[in-house]
Amino acid sequence: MITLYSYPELFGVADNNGYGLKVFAFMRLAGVPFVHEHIFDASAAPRGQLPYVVDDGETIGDSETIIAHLNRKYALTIDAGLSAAQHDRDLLVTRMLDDLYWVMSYSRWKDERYFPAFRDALLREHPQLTIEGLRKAQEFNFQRYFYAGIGRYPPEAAYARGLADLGALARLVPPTGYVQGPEPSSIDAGIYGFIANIWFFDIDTPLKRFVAVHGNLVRHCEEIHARVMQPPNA
Ligand SMILES: N[C@@H](CCC(=O)N[C@@H](CS)C(=O)NCC(=O)O)C(=O)O
Repeated sequence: MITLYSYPELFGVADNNGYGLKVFAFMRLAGVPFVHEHIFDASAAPRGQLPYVVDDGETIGDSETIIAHLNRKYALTIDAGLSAAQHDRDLLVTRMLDDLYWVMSYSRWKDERYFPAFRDALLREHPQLTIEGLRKAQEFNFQRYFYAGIGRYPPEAAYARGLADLGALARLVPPTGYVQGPEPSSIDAGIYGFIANIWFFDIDTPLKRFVAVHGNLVRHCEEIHARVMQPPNA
């Protein structure tokens, strides 16, 4: 039995963090049965970061490592037909999504125009959270942003990075089908993980405004969402 430990839902998305949502979507798309445990405390995770899985007693952290483990151990077919060049493209997009992660996170916690909407959604949907706890999380994130570099950027410069990332995705995602062909592969799960965390959030950031005017990104996100939110065997 596989258990996925990741952050809780928000705005109808199964994890309010792109990395956990990527693994959730990957497992649903690949047909891997699992139990989903939503947690806020990452202290038990490998390297203190979510998501992680426990697979028959083996603990594996890091979304890419988890996907590689599942592909190998269960001989999954979702990425089986990919060429070496397609695997390289997966890696490049995955690394670019790491950049988008910081901008998305910055928009929620650091930009005072959007933090109140994010905070209020968390408090509304997860009443066990407190304003004080969220203030602490915010301070922790401010430190992460500072050391990652993005915390030293004014908002326009931070969003310019995220919008450049989204621009590349808007040129990559086709009007129909998926990035590597007619069926989704793991990179579609990765893209969904981050775009769904922008698109379905009722927070009108520059990132969301960009997605809204790119029909291919909205179509891709909503199609994957419909597939992964369906209970298995439905
Ligand atoms: N490379 C990791 C990154 C995961 C990650 O950045 N997780 C963050 C999401 S906010 C986290 O758990 N942060 C808590 C911390 O760093 O203390 C992956 O792909 O899973």
